[in-house]
Amino acid sequence: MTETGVRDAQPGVQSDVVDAVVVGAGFAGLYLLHRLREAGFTARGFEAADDVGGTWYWNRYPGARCDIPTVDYTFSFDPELERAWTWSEKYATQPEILRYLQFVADRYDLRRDITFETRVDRAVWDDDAEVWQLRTSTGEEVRCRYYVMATGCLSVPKEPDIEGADRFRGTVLATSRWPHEGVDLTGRRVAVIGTGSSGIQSIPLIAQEAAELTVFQRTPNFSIPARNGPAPADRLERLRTDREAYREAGRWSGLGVPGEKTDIRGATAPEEVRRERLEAAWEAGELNAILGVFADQGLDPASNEIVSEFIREKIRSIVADPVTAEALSPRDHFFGTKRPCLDTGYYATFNLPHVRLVDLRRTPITTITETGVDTTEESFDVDVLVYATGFDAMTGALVGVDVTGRDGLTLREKWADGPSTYLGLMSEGFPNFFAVTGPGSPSVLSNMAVSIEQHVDWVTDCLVDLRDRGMTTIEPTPAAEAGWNQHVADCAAITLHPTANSWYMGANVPGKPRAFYPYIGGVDAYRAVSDEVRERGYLGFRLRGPAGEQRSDDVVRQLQPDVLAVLQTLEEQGVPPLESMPPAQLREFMDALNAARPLGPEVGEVVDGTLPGPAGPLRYRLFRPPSPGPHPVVLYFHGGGWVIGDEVSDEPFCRDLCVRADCVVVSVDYRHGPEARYPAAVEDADAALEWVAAHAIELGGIPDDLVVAGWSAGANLAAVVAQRARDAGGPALRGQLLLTPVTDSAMTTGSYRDNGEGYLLTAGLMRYFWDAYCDPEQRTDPAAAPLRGNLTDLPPAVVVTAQFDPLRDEGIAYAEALRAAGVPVEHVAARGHTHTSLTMVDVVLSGAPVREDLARRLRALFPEPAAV
Ligand code: N01
Repeated sequence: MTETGVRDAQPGVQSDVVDAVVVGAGFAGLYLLHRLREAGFTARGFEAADDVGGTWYWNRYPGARCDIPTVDYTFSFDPELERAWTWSEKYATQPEILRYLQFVADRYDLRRDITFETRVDRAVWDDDAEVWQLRTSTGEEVRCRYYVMATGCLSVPKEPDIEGADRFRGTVLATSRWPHEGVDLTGRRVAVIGTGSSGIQSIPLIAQEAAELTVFQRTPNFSIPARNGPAPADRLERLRTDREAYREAGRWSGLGVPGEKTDIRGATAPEEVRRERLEAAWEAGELNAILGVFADQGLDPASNEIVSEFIREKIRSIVADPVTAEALSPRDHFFGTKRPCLDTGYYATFNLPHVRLVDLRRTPITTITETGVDTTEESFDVDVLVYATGFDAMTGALVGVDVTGRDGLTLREKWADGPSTYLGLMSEGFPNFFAVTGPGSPSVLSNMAVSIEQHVDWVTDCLVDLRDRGMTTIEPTPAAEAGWNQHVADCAAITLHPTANSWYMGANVPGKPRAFYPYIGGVDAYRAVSDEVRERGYLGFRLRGPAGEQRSDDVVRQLQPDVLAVLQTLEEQGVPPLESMPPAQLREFMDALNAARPLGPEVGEVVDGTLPGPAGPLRYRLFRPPSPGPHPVVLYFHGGGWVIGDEVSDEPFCRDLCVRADCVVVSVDYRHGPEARYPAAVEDADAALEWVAAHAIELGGIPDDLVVAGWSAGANLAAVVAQRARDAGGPALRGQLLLTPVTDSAMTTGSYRDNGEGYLLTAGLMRYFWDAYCDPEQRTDPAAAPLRGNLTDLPPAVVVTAQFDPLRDEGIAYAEALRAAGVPVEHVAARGHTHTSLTMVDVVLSGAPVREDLARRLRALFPEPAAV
């Protein structure tokens, strides 16, 4: 043991090597030092400031407070600590939070391991010795096995990128580096540039002192009143009755703050429900509330606009001058896609006679001068210039250190096109290097206190596991990291975030790669993933050490996030296996499920009718696009395993296809098993094709511009009728669109094995369908298993397969066999999708780009319309 009661460094490690170096002494660094010490590791901390506090050390501008209720924005690892500290306000001020962090440092005696006023400037990985070689700003060389950056996400201020910034001769201040002794602004003419959280918090207080205040605003931000006051009684009560349950609720929530999740959608909720929820969120004064008014406000522009317009309406009701009110009203980004703010009297400040807003969108700054600010319209003389212009967020501090990993690769080089991490914690090529709340983790989209504790716990547990297993290095595998980056991007892609020029997107720093930096899947989903990675023996990592080597290239999340969410919801609802229901019950169940789904986009016209079938009339529903006709015609056969469904069961998909491909879509019913077995459905499909081809003009179609299409068993019928039409010498088809088709009856492919369970369409359900549809001896007929038919001289095909579909491989096999037979084939492989997810229009948003792609390819099957 050392003098400080810490166990000696790990066995086999050179004595001058410390187990871990922690950079930063804010929330993250302090807790990490505590946990490492508790776990028996030797650790040293380095901190640029002269004391602990991190972001709360530097950001001392007037009005600086947290914007998460402080009872939640606090450490939860030690009940005694919680008992020993009481927050005085709903949103504590910077001085109080700083005092808290100093209290924590004292309580656990953390300062003794921290070297203050010292930066780590350089870090080089020595692969032979398996140590990081660090150099500090004071010239000290330190060797450590594990190197952890706990440097915060918003710690590197953005350089002032304004012409003439160095010319100003008055007082220059930055919110992020406010003088410790404070600044007396009484009687002075002050300019503030920037209206993010820092500007919005400080402007009302600066206005109280300044003789004149001019606010230079480039982008108006959404802000709601914080309604600061005593700590919220309901939260305190929940903490008092069951502290641990309350903390667990925060840990397993979307934002890291206990709260209710809603499934109310903005676009469809009745007006009075909308209003009530919006007013309640406005009154609550919590980001949690205003970000969660509607389930879809972060995804659906129409829903988002309801929240946005509500806030704009409030701005108009507060700000007396309509021109100023309009200038303060955000219209260039969706609510929530830039970090919304909490304020105390922000909008009302602009009613004061000595406060003026300058709208830089209308009159941009041309230069900073010796005496103030020039815009295209006016010169402003001021005594004090305050920059509230933000940070090089999330990656600034990490690439700010010269970090060189294995084979001489630097982090800056590796991240030149955007950050690449596994779980936001580590990056391949940089063994034993961790970032607390790094890019690719929930971090800035969450209550940082909760996310920091989770990361620190994960890192410490990981180091303990490595020690216990005789391992000394850990590093993600390239496949796992690429998979995680993809998942992070997939999560963002379905939201409105990528549309904004926000610092989440790196857009605030000129030249910074545009990407969505944090993980938006939620604190709860993220915790589940990182727990799973650990429970599965460090999935996606390569571990090495005296005990040997272990490597897993698995990707922890491959399903599209919204597909996973649907599957989880069904599981939570306890939906029984579909194959356990008799057909009548299954049909009823599916009808009930379908009744609750969104209908799909508006089309020009919907027409119901019947056409003659061999055993009686067949119902159809026709969808006409809004554009003037005539249009190409798609004859569509619904999915449902030849057992369930009808001409309206795929309505959302048909509407979507109609609008995207600008085609008439005729969805036709056919007879189902087990009541009408094979080949009844095929005969009906033949009849439908004959009739639609013969009646194209009456249907508003272009004669001869006809395609057959279908989904699943319906795609099986489409493929079959395409073969039979060829054999019968007509009708002529321009093509076939086969969405996750059944093409064979063998049920022995790899995808049956890999995807046979857990993705709604199971191997068992397919067996059930085949049994209901077709006798075993008939299942090799080409009219049942088109893969076994003659594939020459067929019309061009668009084949769509889904990665997590038992039918995936037979779809691929059909595409390949068609191609081998000389048929032009377009194959669309839907990554992260299941058999059923692509047709879930407006529910599984990640399906939209796939449907756009297939619609484009479908459209290309038809001749270009003649130029008018
Ligand atoms: O920085 P910001 P911040 N000319 O980037 C403008 C957290 N935080 O320090 O949007 C003119 O949000 C810029 O304009 P635009 C919180 O997560 C939390 O305020 O780029 N203007 C914008 O208006 C927050 O989101 C608290 O067009 C220029 C502003 O400067 C994050 O920190 C308190 C400009 C920068 O806003 C960052 O907030 C404070 C230029 N050249 C911060 N360059 C809490 O409450 C930039 N701007 C806990």
